[in-house]
Amino acid sequence: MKIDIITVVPEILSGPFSHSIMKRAQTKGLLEVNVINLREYTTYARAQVDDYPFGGGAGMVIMIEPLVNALEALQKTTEYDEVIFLTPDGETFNQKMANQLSLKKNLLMICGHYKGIDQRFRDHFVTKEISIGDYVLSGGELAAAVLTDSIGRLIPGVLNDETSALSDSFQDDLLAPPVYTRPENYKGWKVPEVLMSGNHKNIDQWRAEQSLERTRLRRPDLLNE
Ligand code: 6GU
Repeated sequence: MKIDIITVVPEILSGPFSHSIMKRAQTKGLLEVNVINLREYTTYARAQVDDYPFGGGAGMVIMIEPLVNALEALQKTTEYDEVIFLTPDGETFNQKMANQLSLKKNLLMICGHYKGIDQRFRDHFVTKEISIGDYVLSGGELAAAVLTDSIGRLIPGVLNDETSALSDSFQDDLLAPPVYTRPENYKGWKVPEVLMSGNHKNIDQWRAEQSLERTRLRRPDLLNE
């Protein structure tokens, strides 16, 4: 799978994919992530990519021309399954969307900044608009990193047994159960006995109960769907 990300602040995205599971996904050749600097696609002086909004108001708006230039240049070599604009007024991202997007071959993500991007680009080129939650970020870059991580780790072969996605919170609409490791007794705080029993039937049952209980307490909304 390939994920291309267009941004005016590529520096923000130099770190998130260079470590841990995202790094391994790329080393294994299962995921390719390219960060594209929008400023390389403008024909305006001083690499300008944004301008004042028509009608007035605070903030700057990213112009349509550099966006179309970048998109058309990238489309010469890549056919995108989705052109995703990261925006707080998009559809709220969730695990189901991550699962669906992980089945695609090529994704393009566009990060807005300032007040956003010219509406005409959204109307004519964007196929999906996604938000990562009901709060405001300074730009779409951190959201693009969140999507790329959650999608990338679902690509078959990226996770191994220890990091299996099957036991993740949300994968089955249940929160994950508590986990423990050494020492078995820390200053009198003991690990639940069942986990030390070696009885895997009981352990699985305990974990399932804990998942359900935790979900009931913390996220009852997940159970009533
Ligand atoms: Cl995708 N972008 C911005 N700027 N803020 C957000 C967001 C996206 N999702 C939640 N807040």
